[in-house]
Amino acid sequence: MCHRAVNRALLFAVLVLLLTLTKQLMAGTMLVELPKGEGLAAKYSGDVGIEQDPAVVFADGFEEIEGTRLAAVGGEQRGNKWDSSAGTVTIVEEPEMVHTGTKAVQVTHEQVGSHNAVKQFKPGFDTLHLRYYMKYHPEFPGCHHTGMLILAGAPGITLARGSATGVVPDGRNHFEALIDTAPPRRRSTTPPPGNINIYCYHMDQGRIWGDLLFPTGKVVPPENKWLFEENFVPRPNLNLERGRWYCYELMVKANTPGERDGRVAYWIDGKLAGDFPNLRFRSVEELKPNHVIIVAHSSSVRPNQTLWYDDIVAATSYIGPQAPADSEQEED
Ligand SMILES: [Ca+2]
Repeated sequence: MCHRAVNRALLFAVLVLLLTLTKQLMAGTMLVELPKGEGLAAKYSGDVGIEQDPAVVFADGFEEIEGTRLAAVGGEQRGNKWDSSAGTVTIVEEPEMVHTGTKAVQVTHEQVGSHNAVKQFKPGFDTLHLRYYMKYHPEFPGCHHTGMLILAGAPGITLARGSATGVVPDGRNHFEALIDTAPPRRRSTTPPPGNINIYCYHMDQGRIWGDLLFPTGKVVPPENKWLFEENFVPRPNLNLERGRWYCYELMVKANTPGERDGRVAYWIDGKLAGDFPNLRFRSVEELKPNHVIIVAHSSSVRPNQTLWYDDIVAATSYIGPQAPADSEQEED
């Protein structure tokens, strides 16, 4: 009996040791460090020629487009690089509405619903970066969704409700991440546009709608906080100023099927502002990030619900903020 008790105690001690070692090993599995500051865009002043970079798969500063709004089907409009558009995405030329060059796009919510522009890639990429400049109207009151989205959609899957929206990812159908802002609730002390979060559809989300992932580690709904227990680095909430341009960059890295190594990160003006590792997006290799989408969706209409987009670039590696245009450098 005594021997058996000792053996049991030894076995228990070995098990505890093994468990501790495994945990330490896992904690020691350092994430790949993400880039920051200058990226590939630093080589192309004012983004001129950036579409030639081997990592770049899409670039649009809206300089070549003709007309006053994006057409519903892009191919019918000269200079339109987008596959489709819904709602009203207007071309503007007023200098205060343009980031660089002479044109940008504007979204104004005059009725409840979605305004978007969609660019699709076939077959897609395991890791996709999306950099864009966006500015809110100085009096922007907040909005249900604003920003840009990377979507991985199987054939036929779009943003439509019942297709991707409100459908839990099953590993084969879709996943997506949007740099969004949580519009301030009534009696909230958070001013508009609201705190940045990633609106994310992934295989472990807590409801039919995507999770809201905040850089602090807060998750809505809260059941999914466990996702970030390993390696998560909390960062402060950001509520950006209205009436000025910011450089946003979103990265979506699809997981290896069967593993929990998917990752979403975003940068503001070249500074890493949120990083969500350990995500599960897909169970098949074929499902890859294959759309970039301008997203603005309102569920109520209020004055000044207007925002502008410009200098959009998608690439398979870190893009970084735009290098100043040559003419600006000469003026210095
Ligand atoms: Ca432009």
